[in-house]
Amino acid sequence: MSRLVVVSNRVTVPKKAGDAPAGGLAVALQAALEERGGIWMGWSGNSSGDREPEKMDIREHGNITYALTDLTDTDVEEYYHGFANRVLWPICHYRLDLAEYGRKEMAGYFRVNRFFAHKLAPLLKEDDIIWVHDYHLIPLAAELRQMGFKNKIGFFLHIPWPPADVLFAMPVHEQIMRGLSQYDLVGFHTDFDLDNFGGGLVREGIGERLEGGKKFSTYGRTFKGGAYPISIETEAFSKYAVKASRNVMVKKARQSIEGRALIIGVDRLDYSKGITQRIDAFEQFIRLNPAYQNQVTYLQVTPKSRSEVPEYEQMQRTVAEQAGRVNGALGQVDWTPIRYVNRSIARPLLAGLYRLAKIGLVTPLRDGMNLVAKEYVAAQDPEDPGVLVLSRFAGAARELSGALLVNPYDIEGTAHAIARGLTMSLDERKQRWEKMMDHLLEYDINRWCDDFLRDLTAE
Ligand code: ADQ
Repeated sequence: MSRLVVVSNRVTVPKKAGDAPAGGLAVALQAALEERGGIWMGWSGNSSGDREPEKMDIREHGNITYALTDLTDTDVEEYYHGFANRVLWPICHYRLDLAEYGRKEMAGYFRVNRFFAHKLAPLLKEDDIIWVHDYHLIPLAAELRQMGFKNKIGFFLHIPWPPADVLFAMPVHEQIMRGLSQYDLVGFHTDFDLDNFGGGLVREGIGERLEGGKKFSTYGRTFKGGAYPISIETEAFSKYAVKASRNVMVKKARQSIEGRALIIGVDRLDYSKGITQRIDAFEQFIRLNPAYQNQVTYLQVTPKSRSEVPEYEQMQRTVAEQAGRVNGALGQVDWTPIRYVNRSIARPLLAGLYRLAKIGLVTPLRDGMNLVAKEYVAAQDPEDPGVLVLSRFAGAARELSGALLVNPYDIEGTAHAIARGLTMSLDERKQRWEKMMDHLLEYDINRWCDDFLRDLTAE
């Protein structure tokens, strides 16, 4: 079996061999790396100031070598905050209005990808299978090919892929499409993203879709494409949630809501997650259903993210003000309708809170997959499951057919779905939940990883 080389912007290094990493993605990748032996390479998250980064930080853990590099301040600014997070992220989330295109940032993005390729090259063997992750590193294969590498290289995009009208408004769309054409397999979360990709190629007359849509031909190369819905460690997370309900913090949370129904939202603070629309929908729900005053608590857990990007800094203020305004308008001396927690919380607490919540509110305006939706389902008590209210614009909506699907822009529609979820019969809740849980048990994170690697390595 060939060695596996994973490249991603950030790397999860376990503290010591055998330590369980935090997220499901890291668990799955580490399992695949452990099985085949391999390397996980990426940015250390640290800056080397204005000096070229020195040697890579190489750490061996069992069968896996972690190779981390620092980046200069300018690299971080241009490649990461600049092009990746201020052009590709908004464009891929259909937000043309927020994309800030700058030549310096674009150049920085391609320069850092070349730098990654040069750092990776000396570590590579001829038959290594290379798996590149996410929008930060689209041009990496092109750089490696230019250096003469003929290895199998796969790419997985963790965020949505937009339709042609949005993508082609981005000035450097051609380099990006050319970059993708250098892979042997390009994976998306859903068929919808895959169709956007193929449809764009065909519509702009730059390529073809072959073999029933599973292959593409463009810029002189033919390569595979596919939909690989990412998932979670369903069984492990479910067991974890049972254990977590005995967690002391979860017990305290349960006491503090005093028998009220808990509604939970958990997201990074990001404009794609639809947090402001969700708070509006909650307010609307209370106004339309005054009997629920003092009967529900909406907990929104939202760690800060990307505060260096102005839109995110602004959003932090907007959400805090909005939660404060709704609490001021609707709250009573003995009832705070919204609890807003602006930080990350430990996974046992998170799992326990999911299980405690009668409603999981997952209403992004656009999301590649959304793992919170899947975690919420996996954490439920089979005898008394809660209801998932899910945006139809999350990749997860294509799989989780037992959820109440909403259009997050339709504030009243979401408010009605909250009310419907709270009054749903136990039979219906169980039926909906079982359908979703059965699906998640079959399509878990290991299945995602195996399916992608099988297709990448197949002839
Ligand atoms: P994200 O945009 O980060 O991921 P998501 O898929 O929901 O979104 O994953 C977030 C993860 O962070 C979840 O595992 C969640 O439990 C955790 N998390 C969120 N808030 C937290 C908090 N306050 N405390 C602790 N943990 C918290 C991107 C794409 C998604 C895609 C994933 C994986 O945007 O669409 O599903 O990658 O491909």
